[in-house]
Amino acid sequence: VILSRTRAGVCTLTLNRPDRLNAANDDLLLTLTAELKRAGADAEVRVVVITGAGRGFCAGQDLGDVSGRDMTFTEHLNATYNPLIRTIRTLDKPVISAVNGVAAGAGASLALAGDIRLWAQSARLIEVFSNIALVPDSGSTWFLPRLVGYNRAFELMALAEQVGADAALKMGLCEHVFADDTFADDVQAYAERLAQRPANALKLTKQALNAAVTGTLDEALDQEAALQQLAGDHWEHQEGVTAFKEKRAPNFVRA
Ligand code: LHQ
Repeated sequence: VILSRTRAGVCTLTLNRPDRLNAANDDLLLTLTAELKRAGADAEVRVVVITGAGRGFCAGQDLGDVSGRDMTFTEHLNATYNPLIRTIRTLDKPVISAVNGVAAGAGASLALAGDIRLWAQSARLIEVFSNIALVPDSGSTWFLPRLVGYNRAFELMALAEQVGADAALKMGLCEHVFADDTFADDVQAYAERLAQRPANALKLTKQALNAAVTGTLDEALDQEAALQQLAGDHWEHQEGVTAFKEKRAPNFVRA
């Protein structure tokens, strides 16, 4: 259900149920979470990409799959979707959501959860939950209003309106849109660029930002002061300063 490949420090995890637009069953969710953790622990991996096989990114919960039905909705979310979203946001490495096609329901949440969101031109996002009279889950109620404000988020959720790539870029749902034909190569090139950046500093930056978006300015200032010590004591910082003084590009990837 998940294909994994690592090239040039970039681990690409591909949701692989293309005939169902990569709709999620428990196997897919648990395997994706396990693969993220494995990539997090793998010293060779510096950046993780999540993408989909075929024309979809992820159509959310597989509505034909009964595997979750012996659990309550709450139990199901706590056992599968929520650990996945938490793993993405707490992973020590940047995670890119590479949205190659439609992202619906919990798939939309997955598209929004990445640290960086790259979209193919034909990608689209639908907070589809209200079509089946459910509440947006897997982090959508947290991610979306922070990006588009409360009212636009409510409208997108209430009407299950589709957002295309150009609108998504304007609304801040993604950082870049690439042509469909070259999408996989463009994502890999972007990820390789990110993989050259100082890994320790990015890990600490992710930690600081995730704490800051939920906290007060006072808490953010304290957190920055603490994390800056960890960054400043790391060899990457020495390399950055030395490279600046020597007027050369820094090398943050040790052989
Ligand atoms: C699918 C699905 C799908 C199965 C397309 N399941 N087959 C959490 C915890 C607990 C419970 C419930 O939910 C959650 C969170 C959630 O994610 S709830 C939201 C669940 N997702 C949906 O309601 C989305 C349903 N799908 C759609 O609305 C459309 O398929 C979208 C808008 C995603 C794409 O539309 P199209 O591009 O027109 O494609 P299509 O509808 O023709 O789909 C292609 C095939 O994929 C088709 O199968 P078929 O055999 O006819 O070719 C669909 O049945 C299948 N598929 N989504 N979620």
